[in-house]
Amino acid sequence: MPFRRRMRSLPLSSVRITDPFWSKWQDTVSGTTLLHIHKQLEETGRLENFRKVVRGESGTHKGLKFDDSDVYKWLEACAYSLAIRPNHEVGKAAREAIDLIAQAQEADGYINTFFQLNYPQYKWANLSAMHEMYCIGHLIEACVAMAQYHSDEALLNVGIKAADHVLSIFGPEGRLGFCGHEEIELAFIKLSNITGDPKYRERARWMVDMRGQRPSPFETELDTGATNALAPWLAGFMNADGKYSGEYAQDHAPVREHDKVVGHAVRAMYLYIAAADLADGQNDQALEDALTRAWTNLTKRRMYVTGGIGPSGSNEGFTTDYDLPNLSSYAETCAAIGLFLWGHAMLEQTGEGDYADVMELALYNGLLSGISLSGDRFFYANPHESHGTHQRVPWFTCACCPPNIARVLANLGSYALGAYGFEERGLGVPPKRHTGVSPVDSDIHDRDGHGTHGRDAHSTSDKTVWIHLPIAMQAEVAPGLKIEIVGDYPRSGEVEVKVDPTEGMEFVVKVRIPLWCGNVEVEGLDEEADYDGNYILIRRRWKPGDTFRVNFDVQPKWVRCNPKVAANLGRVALMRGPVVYCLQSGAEDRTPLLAKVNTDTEIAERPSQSFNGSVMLSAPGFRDADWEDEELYLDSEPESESAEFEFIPYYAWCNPGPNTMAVWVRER
Ligand code: FUB
Ligand code: ZN
Repeated sequence: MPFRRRMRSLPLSSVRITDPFWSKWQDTVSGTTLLHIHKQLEETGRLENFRKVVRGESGTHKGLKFDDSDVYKWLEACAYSLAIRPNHEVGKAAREAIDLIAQAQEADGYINTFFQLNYPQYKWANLSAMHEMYCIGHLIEACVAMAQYHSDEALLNVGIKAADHVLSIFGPEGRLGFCGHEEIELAFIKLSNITGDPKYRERARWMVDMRGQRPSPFETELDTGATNALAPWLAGFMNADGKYSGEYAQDHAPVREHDKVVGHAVRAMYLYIAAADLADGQNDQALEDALTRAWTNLTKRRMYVTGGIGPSGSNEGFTTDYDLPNLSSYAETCAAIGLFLWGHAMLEQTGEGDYADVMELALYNGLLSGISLSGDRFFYANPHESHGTHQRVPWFTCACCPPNIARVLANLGSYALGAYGFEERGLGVPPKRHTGVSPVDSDIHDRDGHGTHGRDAHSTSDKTVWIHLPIAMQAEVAPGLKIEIVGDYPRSGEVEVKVDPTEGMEFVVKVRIPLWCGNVEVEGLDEEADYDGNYILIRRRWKPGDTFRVNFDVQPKWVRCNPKVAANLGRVALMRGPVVYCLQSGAEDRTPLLAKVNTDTEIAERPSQSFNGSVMLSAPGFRDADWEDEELYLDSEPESESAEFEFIPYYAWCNPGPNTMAVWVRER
């Protein structure tokens, strides 16, 4: 099915999450996380680097070369959070940072405090390792968010100036170059969407298309003065068997030839997010096929049961099929975030609920595990087993994950629903400034009335509201159309949907049936619901206050793993709805490793207020006894005693201190 935009997210300003679980997280981000991150940005010198530039200092940069991006991601998170939770302190800190960034930008649009302070002679001298475009990409995302939700034209102009600076150097008429760490491509697309100027999107397309071609700009820079001075280790990442490979930065082959995910996981995700959006309406079969192949390879062979991805710390990324070690799993929080965002981009282009399934999986597990319940401690790598040595920490030298998770949680409302064919006016998007045709407008108008991309029961010419994540919320889909969802999904599978147009209106409502849900019931409609792929499809003339209920079967299930994953042989994992569970004990107590669960008996459920509201699960089994320390081998059956094991949600493990933990436990 051709990639064509089948829906738009609703802006945050139109969605109010009332779900107790997620609104608690959004309170935490607003009240704790953003201020905590701001403190770290100050204490670690990240904000001071901008001040140093403003003061005209030289040689005094502190931190990593891409530390500016932490400031930008935090600012983006502030833009979202302030749109839904006004907070004076956060607003003041964000305002000061915006002023600082604007002052630090050079007249030609360049901005990167590492190079401005320490290495002005090496600006743009190394693209594969130095992250200059990556940082500008995050700056642009922050600018777009601030413009969208706070009408901050001044900051948007900073982003535009930086983007235009990049465009003035790199492009088909200029220098062949793109960033080793993808990011600017997806940011350029957002910038085109908000300004209405297609040139940024087209430059993103060029960057995505040129990546992986030969000669590679990365190969030629491997042995230069700048590289030897700043990244002497680079060849170790970019070469394989003594030759240039480029896999680490997805530069091994043109994107249309990709058949599996390789290299650095976050980089790969950010590339594919942009590529999915660029495929929109192009009838570019080769690109669509490549994206589908890469997605299939990732989700069927290289993804943890939690939606964590990228098992290896040495390249912060992918290795081989079925290599999913538990104890050493890297599964960077940012990589799960990237998967969530790529899933969203694929969902918007295909309307296929499988992508939302993976988004949901990553969200409730591998992504959420990256932040403590208190909101001020983080995991960078997310293990799937621990022997009591892992610990969440307040910050990292390389601190990409904390602001990244803050921006996703604050922006959650915009991922929960999709809308197609409704008027967009008044939904918080500022007027487009460019006189050319906006990609946003052209999408909608070109496709209305085509009606050729539909599936069995549904044409994309229908006005449609998509419910991807049926958490409790109140949303204004369009002027004159509200949707309210009531319930406590997925703690409870019972969800009530109130569709509330101000006057009768015909359109389709599609509710995703999650992959994990064996049975779903729809009640309250006069007519039978249709089914379209993994969506319930209700097409009717809706009247004010029409209400229907969906009952998702959330009963817990044991999950087994393909035996090619050696680490999970003879083991099972426990899921309830989209939530993956784990066994945890005190750091010194090895019960999770010694447990053997009995999967034939019923799993007991106990609603609990712990962990921001969850359901605790317990199952019976046996616990092997620890042996005498002197014994290493025995030729008899080890002793074991019967036990009841209580499982907690994986996202909540290691709060507050170190624990022994296992996601995959032995099956009796
Ligand atoms: O390189 C920038 C970010 O820092 C990456 O996305 C993370 O993997 C970490 O290396
Ligand atoms: Zn990260």
